[in-house]
Amino acid sequence: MSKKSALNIAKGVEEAPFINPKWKGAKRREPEISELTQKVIEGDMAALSTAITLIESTSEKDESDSRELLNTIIPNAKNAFVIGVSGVPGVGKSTFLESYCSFLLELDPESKLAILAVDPSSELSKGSILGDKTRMESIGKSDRVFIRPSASGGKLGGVARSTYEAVALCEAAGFDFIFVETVGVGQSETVVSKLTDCFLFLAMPGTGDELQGIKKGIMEMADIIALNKCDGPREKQANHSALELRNALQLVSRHRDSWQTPVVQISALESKGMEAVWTELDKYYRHSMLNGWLENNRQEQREYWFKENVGALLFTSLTKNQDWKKQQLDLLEKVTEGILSPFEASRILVEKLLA
Ligand SMILES: Nc1nc2c(ncn2[C@@H]2O[C@H](COP(=O)(O)OP(=O)(O)OP(=O)(O)O)[C@@H](O)[C@H]2O)c(=O)[nH]1
Ligand SMILES: [Mg+2]
Repeated sequence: MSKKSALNIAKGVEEAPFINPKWKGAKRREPEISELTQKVIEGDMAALSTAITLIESTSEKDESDSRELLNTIIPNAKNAFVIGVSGVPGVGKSTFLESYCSFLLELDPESKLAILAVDPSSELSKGSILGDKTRMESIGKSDRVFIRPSASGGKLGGVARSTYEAVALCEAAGFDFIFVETVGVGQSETVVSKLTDCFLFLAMPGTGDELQGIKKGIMEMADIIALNKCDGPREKQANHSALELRNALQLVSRHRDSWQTPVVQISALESKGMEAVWTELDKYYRHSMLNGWLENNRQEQREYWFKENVGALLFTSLTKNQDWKKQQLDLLEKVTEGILSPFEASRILVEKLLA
């Protein structure tokens, strides 16, 4: 007689639920990974939320469960259109998403939308993003909308990697549109390109100086620019700012030659211009499907994450080797003191390692 059935008989229970020893001691019975995976694929939002929490976890046990989950999920991922929404703090990204998603929900009664918010410049979750769930109240109630306020990035690869995996989970769960809201500071625009199919940049009408403040790099990367807050006192400035932006866009070299980045004028607060955004996103999607950009971009992303993770894993496992760690610290000291260049020091270290 197996231990399990003996236990059941002793307790007088004929059919006690099987408890996986892995979860022993847990306060509540956690779902099995295969069960969780299945539920995510069926589009169960609570399971999706649990799955995202799992992939963000830094505990060793969770990491192995998370690998099991992703290994099944990734080949199951369907085709969503993943849109990065970026712009300086306060430009109206969340308000825009609320407005645009309401528009989409009405336009297409079948579509399922996911919104993931991320702050790639921070390894910790930020309060401002956490407030968004309440701000997005009107769409948050819909059973076709999934909102995940913020990714935490404690594990190897940081916030960006967690978001990349969260996008894969949302794709597997059958979402048609996945929006990734990123705070537009520093490196976040580059990060967006590693996660999304299309980069929608939000700006505000302003003086020439303010518009020139939009970095050239952003102009090169943005697939669509939406001038938000074209209402109230800013409305007068809007046409002029849009023209200036269009002129500036003529001068930058685009990463995708045959696409001229459009500038649309919107007011997220008053839900104006949502149809214009939809038209441009739709055009962009079709254009990039026909050109093969969509697939190429995804292939490049997979390559990027593969190389990135090989590097990170090697570094972490080498740091566990005491001898190597000592050499690394010695060289690092010389680097920080400016005695040795970081490139020369890393070359010496790797050469020693491979000798
Ligand atoms: N007048 C006007 N105000 C707007 C518009 N869109 C957003 N706002 C206001 O701008 C402020 C910031 O909006 P959010 O949507 O939170 O901006 P955000 O870019 O998501 O901000 P962070 O997430 O903090 O980076 C809020 O007070 C909004 O009500 C708009 O189209 N017109
Ligand atoms: Mg926001």
